[in-house]
Amino acid sequence: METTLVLVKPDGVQRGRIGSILARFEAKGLQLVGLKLLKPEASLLEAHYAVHAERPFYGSLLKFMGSGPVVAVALRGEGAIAVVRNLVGSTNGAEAAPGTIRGDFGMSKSFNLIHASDGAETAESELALWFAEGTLDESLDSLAWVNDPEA
Ligand code: FUP
Repeated sequence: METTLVLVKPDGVQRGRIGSILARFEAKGLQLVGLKLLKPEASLLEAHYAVHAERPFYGSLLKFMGSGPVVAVALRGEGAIAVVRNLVGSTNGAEAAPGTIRGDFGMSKSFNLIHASDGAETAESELALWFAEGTLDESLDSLAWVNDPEA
């Protein structure tokens, strides 16, 4: 089992896409184990995007991410990190495959609706940042019908 972090970015919240984005993860069979709406502090965004600190788009990325409320989501499932990344699609919405969240809902590389952890270490550190209080420990019964226990 893996747990991964998703953020619905300010454009996704402002455009009323919270429900349709979360619906895709629920429909896939991932379990919500953390969920909150917040206006993130600059210090949280700086820690979250520290890896991009030297990139030319860093300043505008922080400004955008701090410009309105975001939804932080923790999702659990078998192979959840890669499963979620595949559902999210590639960075630029204009090029992301149809059927993915970015491919279906957006056309921009920066206003791309959603963030998802890109690996096990990132998921762990990002969950610690956004869900310092921890995530839900209980499994929903429905998870037993998502993955074949014999496989
Ligand atoms: P991704 O893993 O697809 O979310 O994308 P990256 O880790 O490469 O980039 C992180 C965020 O930086 C993207 F979600 C959007 C932003 N970004 C830009 O604003 N401009 C760029 O040229 C590249 C990324």
